[in-house]
Amino acid sequence: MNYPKILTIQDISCVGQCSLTVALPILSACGIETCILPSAVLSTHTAGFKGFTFRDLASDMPAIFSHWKSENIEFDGIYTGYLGSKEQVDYIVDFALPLLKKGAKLIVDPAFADNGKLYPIFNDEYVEKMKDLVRCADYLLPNLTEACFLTGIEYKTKYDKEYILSVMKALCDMGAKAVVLTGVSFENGFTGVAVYENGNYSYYKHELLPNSCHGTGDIYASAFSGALFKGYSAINSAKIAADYTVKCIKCTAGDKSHWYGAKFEPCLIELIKAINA
Ligand code: PXL
Repeated sequence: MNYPKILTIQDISCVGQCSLTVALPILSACGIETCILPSAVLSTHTAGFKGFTFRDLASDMPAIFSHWKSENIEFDGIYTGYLGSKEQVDYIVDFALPLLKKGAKLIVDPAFADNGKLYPIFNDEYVEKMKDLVRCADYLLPNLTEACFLTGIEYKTKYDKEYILSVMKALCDMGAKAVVLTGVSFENGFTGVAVYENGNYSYYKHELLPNSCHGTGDIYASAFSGALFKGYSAINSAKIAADYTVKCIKCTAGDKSHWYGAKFEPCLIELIKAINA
């Protein structure tokens, strides 16, 4: 039985359906033992709530990693998301990556920007530091905004396959072994995910829903990680994750009071079926 044990490092937004409150149930549903390292604790996520609290947990990290090392704790994979500060990148590279078993994979969701803009707590220095994690990533999962911040390529809302390929190749030149680029839309009414691995490009197109929800990047990255760690190829993991995310967005459509996140829970059963098909 393939029963991987992985570590995910991202924040706890107590309210708002993102990061660990999304990753943990999704990875569990995929059948993966999931250890967590909270990067920060926030009262809510930062996309739309005002006056949120924020506590960076970077200073706890060295002792946590050192304890795990002394207990010979190792992981079949690591998946990183929203981090609390640039110091955490060094801690992850220096202390978390050595805890990966031989051949285990690192999945990096840069999780610092969307729609052409950085999220509130981040700045250019953070983007610069994130490049150290990009260098180590087996699978890098940026959206187009993050990919452009990381590569310095101009962010566009209208583009062709050549532009997308140039962005993905630039990320591989920076050290990422494979890139899974989300929110790539070549035609009205559709969006999709582009995968670039071992010099091969593939694209999975799906419908673009009129309602967008916060946190769908985390739903996507968690489902992708779940599928990948269960042994699916990158493109098949990308498809499973995309289909699941679309279902979650559909399930949330029409509920204006639920603006802060996507209702991913009722659709978990569909993800479980897809993973076990
Ligand atoms: O979904 C990404 C994310 C994660 N964590 C926090 C956020 C966001 C997006 O805004 O604010 C705290």
